[in-house]
Amino acid sequence: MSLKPQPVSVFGAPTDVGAGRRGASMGPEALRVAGLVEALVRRGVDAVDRGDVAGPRNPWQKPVDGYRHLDEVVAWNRAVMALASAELEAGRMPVMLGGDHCLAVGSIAAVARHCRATGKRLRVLWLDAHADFNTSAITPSGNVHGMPVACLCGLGPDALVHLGGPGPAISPSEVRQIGIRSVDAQEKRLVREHGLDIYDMRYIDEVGMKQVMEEALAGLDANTHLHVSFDVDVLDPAIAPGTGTRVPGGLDYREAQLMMEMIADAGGADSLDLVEVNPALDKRNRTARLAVDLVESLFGKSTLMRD
Ligand SMILES: [Mn+2]
Repeated sequence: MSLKPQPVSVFGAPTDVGAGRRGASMGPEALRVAGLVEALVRRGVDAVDRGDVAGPRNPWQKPVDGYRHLDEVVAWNRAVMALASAELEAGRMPVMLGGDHCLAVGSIAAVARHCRATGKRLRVLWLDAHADFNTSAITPSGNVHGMPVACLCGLGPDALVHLGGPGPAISPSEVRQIGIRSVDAQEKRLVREHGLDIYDMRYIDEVGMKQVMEEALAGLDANTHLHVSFDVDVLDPAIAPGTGTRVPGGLDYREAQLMMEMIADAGGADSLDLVEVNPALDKRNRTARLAVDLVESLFGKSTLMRD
């Protein structure tokens, strides 16, 4: 399959209301400074920067009923969903720059609704160190960036579960999680109960990224919308220090490149989240620059001329 020649709309959601450390709110600017839009244009992509969506400031409060900043999280996700929906309806690929990972509720709710309206199948690749399948009852922190997959699958507060219309937005069978290596004890049980398809680091070690991606991409067809939710904490902290929830033992540079190249070989993504870049923890914007490098591969840049 060759890459879809679709136009791209990049937009930022500069907030860290769902995170446990401040700073992901600076992610969109860091990615712009690293040259994300210019890199896409250089690849011949019709890419435009729509600027940032707006939302409430981070009140930095303790959890209430198991959630931190739920009202603010909902407001930001509504804004993300509205802009992502408008871009999808206009036939453009939304690329959402976070911000923390709670924002994937809004972007994927928009994608799921679009798929229902257009009769498309949906596949979500969740690239992350964490399963992000916590709920208010089991969360150790109340940070909603640990809950978006659960919310999208129907486990969460009504305001998020039904964000894009009567929920749940997606089913666990539509999700493939890659790079997982930190799952809370009770979250593990929940993930098993709901049958999430997880390619954890041990599995990647054992069979290699090539086989992992062949399995995760199996069954895609021309009528499948592929959404990639890329949390930069999936990368090893040695190459991507600028993120709030670093976990040792992540993807190395070649594994990450191969993952992106194989997504491109399968036709590329139809929508993308690029989240959890935290410049306050980074070294000279290294993590944002690496993220841009990997996004270029996702859009078909490969090391060798192969065709
Ligand atoms: Mn995440």
